[in-house]
Amino acid sequence: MTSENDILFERRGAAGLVTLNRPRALNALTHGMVVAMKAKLDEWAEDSAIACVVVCGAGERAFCAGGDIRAVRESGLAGTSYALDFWHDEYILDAAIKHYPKPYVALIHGVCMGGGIGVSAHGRFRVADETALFAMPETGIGFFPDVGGSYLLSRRGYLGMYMALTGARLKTPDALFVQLATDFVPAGLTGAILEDLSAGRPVAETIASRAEDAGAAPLAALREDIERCFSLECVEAILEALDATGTGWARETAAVIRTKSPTSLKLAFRELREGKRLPFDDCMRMEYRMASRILSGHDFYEGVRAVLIDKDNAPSWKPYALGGVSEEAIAAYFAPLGDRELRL
Ligand code: QUE
Repeated sequence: MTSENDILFERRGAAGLVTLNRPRALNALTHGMVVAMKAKLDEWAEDSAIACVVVCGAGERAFCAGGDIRAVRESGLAGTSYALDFWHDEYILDAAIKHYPKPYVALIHGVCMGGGIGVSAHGRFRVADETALFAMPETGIGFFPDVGGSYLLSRRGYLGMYMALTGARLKTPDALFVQLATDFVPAGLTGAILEDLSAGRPVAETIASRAEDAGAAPLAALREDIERCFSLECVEAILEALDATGTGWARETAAVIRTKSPTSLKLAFRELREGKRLPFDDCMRMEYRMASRILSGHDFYEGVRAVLIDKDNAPSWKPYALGGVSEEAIAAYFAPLGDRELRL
């Protein structure tokens, strides 16, 4: 259950400050948090004293690790409405951030995964410090890259497909390279940004004046291999191409992909292919259809069990191999929901 302190809202002069405040759970989002945040963003959009919105995470370890997927799993198993209500209102929040009429600034430190990407990457400014670590790890829990992943990751060349299938963790130089982050600002200087924004200083200049060179992006050196392998026409072909590449990176990458849910891999592949030609709101509607169908499947419950509950990191996926996942089974996740569609 959401306690009132799970998310904090403060006016700091001209800035509206949102603090995700569940540090012991790496600030993972609950339904109460996403509903409260959407309501506050709407209020601040209309408030002429608020010039910009800033979002940050409490504690040392994380901006936001994602959604409170333990609660979502419990709800799915028990058949209560929490899981679908959570995704519905989380996606509505993500869309509100995408369309926000004022500058929106995420100050990102530590872990920023899944739902954390959803409340940062759709905003105009994503300021990352040297501790930030970005990932879309959902194929490892039997889910798929949601929170607008079909939009974001399909517009980053094939780097997005690489992130979606592998769940790779990107440090700040790589996050800048794939545009999940817009600026690198050392941790010691983010407080000064907040002070300047409170004083009503222009957002772009305030951030640019503290931004530094983050250094070379390791992914840049791998770009050719990534484009060549991850642009192929199905997950099986991507794995074959990695196997044929013969470098240590290709071997490790193929091995990582083979640990993920076969269903999730095929969902993510199709989702990004579809998302590439869809406008943002249609991407969110597609993802909500997919999330709804996840609840009647197997791998999400098993994946969250293995990664977050028992922590044995030994999920037994069903089907256990890509060959067992039919095109018809995948297509069913994308079918319209009739009167239960996401309404944006
Ligand atoms: C994939 C995910 C999540 C994840 C791990 C994955 C996710 C999420 C968390 C998480 C981690 C630590 C916590 C917590 C949640 O882990 O969405 O409450 O303390 O929230 O592989 O999508």
